[in-house]
Amino acid sequence: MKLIGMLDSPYVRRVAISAKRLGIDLDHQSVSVFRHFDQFEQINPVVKAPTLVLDNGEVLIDSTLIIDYLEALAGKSLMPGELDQRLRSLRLIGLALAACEKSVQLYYERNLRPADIQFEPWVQRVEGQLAAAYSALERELEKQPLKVDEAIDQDGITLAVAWSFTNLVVPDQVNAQQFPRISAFTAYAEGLEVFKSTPIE
Ligand SMILES: N[C@@H](CCC(=O)N[C@@H](CS)C(=O)NCC(=O)O)C(=O)O
Repeated sequence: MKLIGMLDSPYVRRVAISAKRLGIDLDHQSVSVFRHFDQFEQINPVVKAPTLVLDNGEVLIDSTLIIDYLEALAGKSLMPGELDQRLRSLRLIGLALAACEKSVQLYYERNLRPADIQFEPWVQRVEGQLAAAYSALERELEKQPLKVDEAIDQDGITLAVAWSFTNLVVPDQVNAQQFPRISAFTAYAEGLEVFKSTPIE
């Protein structure tokens, strides 16, 4: 199976790391939705990263749905089975994915939209949403720290990938002093073999 997309996308990176944790070997192809639009379009006309191309040629998009499929394929899960812990993980993942989405929106606004037609009220709204997502995550980690060992689960993977991504694309929006638990957890996760072998490109 082929995983199409750049590892500077948090969505591609969470799929790549999850696949390694599940013991699934993916053929990763670093095709950019911007720099290689035409090439990407040949693989998937919708041009969304990540794209998973199955061995029979079928195409699957959306990181959460791809991970769902990979988990079913592996017969393993990176989610807790116990209901309360699963709910907490789902809440953390939802917040981390919102942080990814808001970081992407700010990045696109700053880098794709010409400066003279940027819309400040929209930018402020997105910045507020991004800060709210990380503030909620920081409070969650204060209440219950995330497990720190090699067997990192989906909540930890998605949180660390999100924080690293935000620091890459909109570093002015976050700082380690304001979110010490998220920052410390991400530093730990980025030191794990599964993260080190899946670096942001
Ligand atoms: N909800 C999707 C979001 C994927 C996404 O927006 N990926 C970006 C790259 S970071 C993309 O494909 N951008 C190109 C576009 O939307 O035109 C997921 O979880 O996979």
